[in-house]
Amino acid sequence: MHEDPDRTRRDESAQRRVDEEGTPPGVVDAGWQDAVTSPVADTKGGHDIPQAGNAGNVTGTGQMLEIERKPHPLGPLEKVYAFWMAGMSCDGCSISVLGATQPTVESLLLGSIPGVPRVILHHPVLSVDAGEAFVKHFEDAWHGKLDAPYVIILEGSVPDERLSGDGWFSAMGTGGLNEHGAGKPTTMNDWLSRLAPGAAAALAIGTCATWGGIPAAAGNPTGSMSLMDFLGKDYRSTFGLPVVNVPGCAPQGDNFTETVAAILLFLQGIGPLPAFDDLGRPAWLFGETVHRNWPRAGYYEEGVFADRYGGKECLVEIGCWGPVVQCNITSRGAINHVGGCMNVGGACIGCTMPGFPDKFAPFYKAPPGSLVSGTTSRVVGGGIRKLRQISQRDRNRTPLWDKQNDVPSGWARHKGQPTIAGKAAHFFYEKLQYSGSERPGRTGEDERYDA
Ligand code: FSX
Repeated sequence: MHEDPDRTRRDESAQRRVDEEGTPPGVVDAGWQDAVTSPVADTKGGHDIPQAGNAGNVTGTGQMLEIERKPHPLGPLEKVYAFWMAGMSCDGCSISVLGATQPTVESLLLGSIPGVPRVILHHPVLSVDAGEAFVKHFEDAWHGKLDAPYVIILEGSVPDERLSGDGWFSAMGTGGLNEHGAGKPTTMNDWLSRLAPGAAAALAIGTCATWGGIPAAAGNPTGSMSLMDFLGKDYRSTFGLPVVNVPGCAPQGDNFTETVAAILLFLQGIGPLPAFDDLGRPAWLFGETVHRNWPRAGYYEEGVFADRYGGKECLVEIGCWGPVVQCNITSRGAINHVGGCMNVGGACIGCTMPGFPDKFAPFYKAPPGSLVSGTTSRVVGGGIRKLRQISQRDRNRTPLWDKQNDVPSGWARHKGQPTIAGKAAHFFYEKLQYSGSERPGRTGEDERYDA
């Protein structure tokens, strides 16, 4: 079997550290996938969860959430706490979300969306609290001192702190998980181990948090991984949800706020659990490819491709992966329905996909698959384009101009008359067009008249 040298190196390093320091709290020896204490899977006595079979959730897997149906014990909720944490990230996810417009972050914080509980956000950059006062809210959540449920949100990937030697990769506050941590930074691994089990929902935003992303690219000296990798496949929130993933590097902000609003309506007991695909992506947002909703897709269909940046045609041959990438940026835009990679001429490099970035590298080189699909499109689409041009030329003439065999336009391009072949094509085209139906105008026996 092929051995991943990076993985081997990380495992050896982790083992060395465990040998020297003992197993870190909350970590079991089986490996980093199990690096949290068992999440709270017992939801008995909990929320009334619609199940896959009758509420349309967790599509694709066919798996039922094994949760006992009980009356909603918490709703109606007046508020929900949101604890935003940042792992190995560039903070682009925060910036994206702040630009969201439907709904806005402000409307979530104000509780101004009917039926959606108010969100009390604790964010490392946006919160007014700082230092100990800021961290105390997180500790209150851990100790169960909050007066409402909480959700956790992670941007950035989760590093494997067992590789960080005497330092740390990503931390917030001090104290660690237990008495051994006094004075030491509390790592993101520690916080996630503390807060994930008691969270009503765990949301990963951005490709780093959802799949590993750039920090987990080939080499990966920090052992970075996604939230799902860190919590393991058996993780369930207290409401029975696996990790919810809203990818993108950076993600589209509305994709996140809309998902949050939908989940809050669910937690409120008003809405059904939104549909997620088998990787925990909101199915209604990531079910289509970039290409399907892109205005330039028509060029692909007719086999016409840009051969340089700035070209107005399909970008596949200059490295666009849009035909296989699940993302809605072309229909939704970047902010307020404006912008977005391909909409402004950029080739899609697959940033929403689990294989990003390695499986889409080198960027801006035509995907190998496009050799087959592009050539096919050129041959078939090229013929279709020609036929369409014939129809288009004819549809650019009024019936009167046809009769007069002239176009009364002073613009030179309209002076050209149909060729014999064009007239023949037009004749047969109309035969087909009106077969089984009437032509416009007085063409029936009873209504025909002579001027
Ligand atoms: Fe990652 Fe977020 Fe890419 Fe950045 O913080 S998804 S590097 S654009 O934005 O984590």
